[in-house]
Amino acid sequence: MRVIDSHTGGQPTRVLIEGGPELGRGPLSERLQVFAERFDDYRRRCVLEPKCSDAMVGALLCEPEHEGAAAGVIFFNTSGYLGMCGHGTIGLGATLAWLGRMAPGCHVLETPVGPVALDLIDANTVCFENIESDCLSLDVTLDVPGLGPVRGDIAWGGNWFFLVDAKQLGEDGLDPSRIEILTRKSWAVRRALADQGFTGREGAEIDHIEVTTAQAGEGADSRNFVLCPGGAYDRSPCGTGTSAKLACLAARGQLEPGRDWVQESIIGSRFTARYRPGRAGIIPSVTGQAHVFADTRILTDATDPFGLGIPEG
Ligand code: PYC
Repeated sequence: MRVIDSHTGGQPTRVLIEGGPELGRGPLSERLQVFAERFDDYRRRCVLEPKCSDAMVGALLCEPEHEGAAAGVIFFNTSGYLGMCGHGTIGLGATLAWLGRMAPGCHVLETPVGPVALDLIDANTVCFENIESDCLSLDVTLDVPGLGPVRGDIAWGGNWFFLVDAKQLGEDGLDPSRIEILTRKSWAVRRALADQGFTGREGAEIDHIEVTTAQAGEGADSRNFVLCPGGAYDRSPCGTGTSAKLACLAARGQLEPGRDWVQESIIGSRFTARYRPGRAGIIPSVTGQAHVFADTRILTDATDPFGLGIPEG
């Protein structure tokens, strides 16, 4: 398998460009099912340790279903598959530019949750217009063992998020020195959501926890810490999480359409986002930068005891 690695504000993306599974030419949502049911070994070989790290998001580059679209993509990580990935979309744009397969300008990218508009501004800078995002519930209170009552919002930005102010977790701001503690507290929140029956629409699991604070660096509106489904934290400000955040701000009347929102990650990297009204929610656009750093071949060795990853203990 040939993969191109990049990072978007510190968060890595591995684009599988050759040697991936053959999933047919149907809708990307159907191809994701085929990938998960019949070809999960490719995901494992691509992103699990010892060949890779917990933070990595993989992106299988596919032929698009519809004429006129630039490409299709299925995002995956160490624990499974993602409907959409914002930092990964920015990484994919930079990767296709680096390969000479995408020219600056506007393109359509097909994802399992719908088409996304991708504007390649320069070799490293991508603005993508996400799928419609919305806030499902504001001010939900759950009881988190060890933390007590925790209030937050449930929102969709291409993935399901529970958004919670850092103060609700007893944190005064979001400092990188607190990453381990934030990870532990966010896991407790995620577990409590599942145990207490909180879900997204149609019973979807809320598998991303986004902790936010208004205490951010100069020029930023907010800083966040996002716990991803596999347990790693997002080094970038999380494109789908930023979309979910904008949906909640819009639902509260705290951000007008067209106004820039600068979202900072726990490590200080930034996305600039804004939205326009959608049918029932908002259509966010998110701009960020990615850098390509490796062009690699992943080898398959049938005798390698850890070729499909290290089994969970
Ligand atoms: O940027 O949307 C994102 C994302 C989701 C999980 C990791 N990054």
